[in-house]
Amino acid sequence: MPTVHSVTYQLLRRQGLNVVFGNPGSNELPFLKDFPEDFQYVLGLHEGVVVGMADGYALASGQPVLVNLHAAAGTGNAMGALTNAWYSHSPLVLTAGQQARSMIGVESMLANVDAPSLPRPLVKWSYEPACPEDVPRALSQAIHMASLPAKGPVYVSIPHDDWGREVEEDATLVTRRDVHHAGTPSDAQLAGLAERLNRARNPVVVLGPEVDAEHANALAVELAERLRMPAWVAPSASRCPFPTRHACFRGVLPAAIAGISGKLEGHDLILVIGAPVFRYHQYAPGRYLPEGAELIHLTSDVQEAARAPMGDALVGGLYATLEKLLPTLTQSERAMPEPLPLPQPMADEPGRLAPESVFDALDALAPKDAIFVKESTSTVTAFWQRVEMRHPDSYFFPAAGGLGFGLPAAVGVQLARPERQVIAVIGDGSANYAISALWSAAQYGVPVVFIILRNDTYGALRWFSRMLDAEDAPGLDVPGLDFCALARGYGVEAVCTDTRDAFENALRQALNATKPMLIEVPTTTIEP
Ligand code: TZD
Ligand code: CA
Repeated sequence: MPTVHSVTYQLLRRQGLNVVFGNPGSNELPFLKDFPEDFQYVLGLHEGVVVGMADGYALASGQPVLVNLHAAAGTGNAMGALTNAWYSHSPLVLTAGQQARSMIGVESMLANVDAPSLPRPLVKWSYEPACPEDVPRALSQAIHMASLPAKGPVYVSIPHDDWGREVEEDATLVTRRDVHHAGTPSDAQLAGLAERLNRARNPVVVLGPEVDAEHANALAVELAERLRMPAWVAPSASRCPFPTRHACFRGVLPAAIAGISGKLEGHDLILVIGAPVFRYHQYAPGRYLPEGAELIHLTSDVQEAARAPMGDALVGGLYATLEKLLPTLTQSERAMPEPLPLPQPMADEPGRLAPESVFDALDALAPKDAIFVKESTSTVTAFWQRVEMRHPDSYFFPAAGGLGFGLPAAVGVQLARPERQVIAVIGDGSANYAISALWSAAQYGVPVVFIILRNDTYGALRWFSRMLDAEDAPGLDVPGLDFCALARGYGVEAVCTDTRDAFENALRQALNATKPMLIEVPTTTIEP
């Protein structure tokens, strides 16, 4: 007879979830025993690292990924990382071990009496099967729930005495299911959209992370060229949906209400594709839209569509929608936008590089299809200006701003995409939230180039403290950190460089290495 254990591994294999990111405890051991040889277990030393690695893997592969956490304490440690996974629509199938069924009610050690409540509201679906026989079906539901649009994390709590239980042959039916989804706006809705776009006098397009997630980047370029539209990236960008040296490219919109309407002034139609409307951050109240502008929003996420405070929305798959829409759009006679000027080189201080110099060096030396995982909050604008990104899946930034994403996500992205070089650009503040990801990189030989920008401060908070009139706030500096020592402690070779030449040499060496390397760079503090 099949068991919960054997049917579950059949299911995972059939659905392509052969890589398990985890941190184990006693509750999880019956799941992990007899671990099949065609599966890979990737150990993270903290659950924030486990979820961060899985998140990177899921985002870069577009596929659901299995995470195995330890009960309540493990799930709790994972919650910060889940904020990012939720907002990046990352299809994570989180599982956690539970005490033996008969030991839950008495609240034994490691029992979670209300396991499904714990990860809410950061999961699409959360469940503890009512009986052992339901575990494989529940996991199948979890995988499909995570993968259907809008994608997102799900959670299943599994008592550890379930794994050895025998199940009926019919329980294996779930291992052979495919669940497909197709959806675009109706022909009439698309015709209405085309009519409004063709009629617009001065339209603009704002592109979000879902364009990149669906690999609709080239269609976005065609759309911008067809209507001769400037193309902005939606605020708080977590991915790069548009080639950054294209003539239509305008940069990333500021994350403030007044800032956005200021930048979009003069446009009569704003088309937002694959982003929430909008992911604001700084509080700068104002009008949502410039005078005389209409907004149309294309998204695959009903929640995003419903919660926007202005504009009309059409819900559907972005790639399919753009494919159907493009042939119905008339080639505009307007002039092409002028390409943005390239920024000037920046002078370095003795012993400290300008972050701009680091980025210029990266732009010059990194492979053109490198993947950047970025988590240094004060250098976002400079990075987008100076580092060319032209391919899909070139950029990942924490989607909810939850720090501790960058280091582990870089490891996960590199595991999912061994053919492209991953470069992690991480602030000296951010690096500490998930520093033990370096251990996983070293142990599994994942050749990420880690660059730590050490300005000895929470740079973005310095900036915020001026905006919020709170410059005297304590706790904004992080002096005394030695990332080379930390990296070596976790098994990663590291070097500190404080001149442009030394940085370039170290970077060349790291790019040629077949193992992870860390470069610590003392930098000046700039504004986001
Ligand atoms: N904790 C977590 C988990 N996420 C956060 N976003 C913060 C705290 C608050 N925070 C920011 O929003 S930016 C920032 C913090 C602490 C500073 C990050 O410093 P850094 O980068 O050194 O990584 P910069 O370039 O110096 O800003
Ligand atoms: Ca910093």
